[in-house]
Amino acid sequence: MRIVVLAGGIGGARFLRGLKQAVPDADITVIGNTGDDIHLFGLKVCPDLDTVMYTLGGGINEEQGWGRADETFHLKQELAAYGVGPEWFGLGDRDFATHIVRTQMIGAGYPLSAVTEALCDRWKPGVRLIPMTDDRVETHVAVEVDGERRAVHFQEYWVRLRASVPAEAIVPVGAEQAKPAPGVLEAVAAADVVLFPPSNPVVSVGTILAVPGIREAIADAGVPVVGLSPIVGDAPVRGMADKVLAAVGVESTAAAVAEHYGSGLLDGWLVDTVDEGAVERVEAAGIRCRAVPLMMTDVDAAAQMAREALALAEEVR
Ligand code: GDP
Ligand code: FO1
Ligand code: CA
Repeated sequence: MRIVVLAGGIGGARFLRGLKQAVPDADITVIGNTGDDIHLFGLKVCPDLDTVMYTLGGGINEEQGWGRADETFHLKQELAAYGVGPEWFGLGDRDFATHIVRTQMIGAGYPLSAVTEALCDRWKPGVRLIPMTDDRVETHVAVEVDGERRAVHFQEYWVRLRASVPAEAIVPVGAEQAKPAPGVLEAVAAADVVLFPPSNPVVSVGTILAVPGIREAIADAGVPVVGLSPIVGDAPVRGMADKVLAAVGVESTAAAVAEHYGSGLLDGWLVDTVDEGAVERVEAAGIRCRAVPLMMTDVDAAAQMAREALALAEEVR
């Protein structure tokens, strides 16, 4: 079975680990969000691609959900001693190597998709990981600080400001001009099923869908498209999805997120059992809906979620 998954960072990665366990012989292509990417110290950092690669490749810091296990921060401390920041972004020594290799290859002329493939030669994530685009896209967040409206990079909004200021707009800068990376549209066209893991619907899946051609290819593929809610009990399981959903005028409920994607895109939607009451509203919107446990407490739980998503896909096929 050929499965295409549109993934952000932690929510996407943990779901993928379950999917791999549930269907070990599946051919899985992951289209990764690159809107979170940031250039720091002259290096290109791709947090969501790395989170998927490290999680599936066994290098992730499990508790944190991002960055490397057994990490140290000597390089960051040395840079700080020179007064070179930003200090608010925690790049570890082991992680730095990934960004150095990536930046070196990009400097030599390789597109990000080829670089990601090369990095995956080491990590062997067991899926084909393709960035949504080889072009530069950066998610910016319009915020109001001290009565003044300004745009900050998504990482500054999330990591430095801890999403403590209201987000007024989310702009995937460069997305409109971006082209899907080689292999993206081909994978969607050849898919038997497309899955939206419980990733952030605005700054992860939403950003991928903002690359012209990807949303259309999914709608045109004529295969089941099934998503899993990242909102459980009217709040994100972790992170700032509620803040960025508010910025796009969507309430933080499992039903509202399904309606936001819409029946033009989604055929099926899984909500957590605590949100059983949302099923009727989602089905009224023309999307088949089931309530099942959606907490990825361990890999087995994530695998069961993947089985439920594939079962729903068969129901709507
Ligand atoms: P990020 O890029 O690291 O923010 O990760 P994603 O965009 O892939 O996923 C973020 C979303 O994952 C958040 O909105 C969380 O609510 C959701 N999430 C994290 N863990 C779980 C879980 O165990 N169950 C569900 N349903 N959602 C989760
Ligand atoms: N998240 C933080 O909250 N603080 C950090 O210092 C931080 C550093 C960092 C470095 C590399 C990387 O791949 C991810 C990192 N993250 C950090 C996570 C990242 O900001 C976000 O979780 C995702 O981009 C959200 O989608
Ligand atoms: Ca992300």
